[in-house]
Amino acid sequence: MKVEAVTLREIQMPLVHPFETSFERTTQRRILLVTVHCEGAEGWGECVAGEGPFYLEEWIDGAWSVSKQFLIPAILGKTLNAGSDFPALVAKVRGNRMAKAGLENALWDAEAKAKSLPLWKLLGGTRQQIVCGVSIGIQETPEKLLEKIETEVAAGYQRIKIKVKPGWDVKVLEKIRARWPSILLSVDANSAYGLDDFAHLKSFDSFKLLMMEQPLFNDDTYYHAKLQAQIATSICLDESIRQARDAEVALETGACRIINIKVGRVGGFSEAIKIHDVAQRHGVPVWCGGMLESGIGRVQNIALSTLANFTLPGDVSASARYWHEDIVEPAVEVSTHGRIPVSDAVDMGYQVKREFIEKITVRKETLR
Ligand code: OSB
Ligand code: MG
Repeated sequence: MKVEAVTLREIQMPLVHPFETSFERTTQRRILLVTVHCEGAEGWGECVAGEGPFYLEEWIDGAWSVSKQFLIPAILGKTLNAGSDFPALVAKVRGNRMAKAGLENALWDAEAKAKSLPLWKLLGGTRQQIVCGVSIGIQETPEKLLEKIETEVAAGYQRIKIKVKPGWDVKVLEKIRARWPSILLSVDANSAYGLDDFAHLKSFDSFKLLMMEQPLFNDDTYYHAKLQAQIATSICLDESIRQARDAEVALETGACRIINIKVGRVGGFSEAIKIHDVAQRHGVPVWCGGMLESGIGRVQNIALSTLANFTLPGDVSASARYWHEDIVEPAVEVSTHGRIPVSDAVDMGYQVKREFIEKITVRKETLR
């Protein structure tokens, strides 16, 4: 697989509904797509860096810049055997995992095409269908949130996750549990709480949550371990797990009992698979997180979710929850039982809509 050229492009897509977390409100996505051109095989990747450095340190313009100046020059003109050769070639560059993942995943996609294998089989997946949940942002009123949950439960989603922050948590959870005493329910704080909040977080135990995602600092496992020892609810780490070594530390020290794997956050498929394997060895379940991806990232999340230890419903949901029109065809759909079937076709049954992508491209640069 000789890397002849790499194209970076930014597309812009308005969300169907604004998405609000404890750290920002997103109405329009700016998405960096990567295309690798390898002797006839073309691979696509999506960089999940957001519009600003608020979830983690990376953001789209930084990812573009580090890709152009450091990551792409490390692979241009080189012959790779596999997408998994990529991490060693860019090991010199610290961090910048979202930028790395955009490129690495594009290389895996090219490799899958060159080998005429669906990506999920190349990754080592085994599931013929994946189970889906939804992540619901902070709303203007609790009533609006209940309406949203009603819609998603009726659509068949198998787990509801709500975003929480101080002032938007216990009161809202009381209302949800009064209406749905036993749905699988979890919360995600995106690091909105601190060391003075342990008693408050312990009070969440009464809601019988499936998990509490990333309550504390985005770079921490130490205090999460202290918190986990004091509460019954399982902690799930998202932001804190950036590499397999972080997963080892978190599980050895009891900082969490569940891990959210986002391929973008951890630097690409190679590291995502390693984290999956670490968790599996510890008997700890994982699920696939989402970053408001377009169809390219979404289909790759489906592929990752077919690995054996993805036993909990992921944040991989239907395209129509995000986009008026997605960049793959057909759009990703979820069955009334909250499942996405996984196809054996080489393209997994989804085609990239090149013309539409060109139409929504605001900048593009090809490096050779
Ligand atoms: O923490 O899981 C998160 C979106 C942007 C940044 C961080 C997160 C999220 C989500 C959305 O929860 C999941 C989705 O794509 O639906
Ligand atoms: Mg999260």
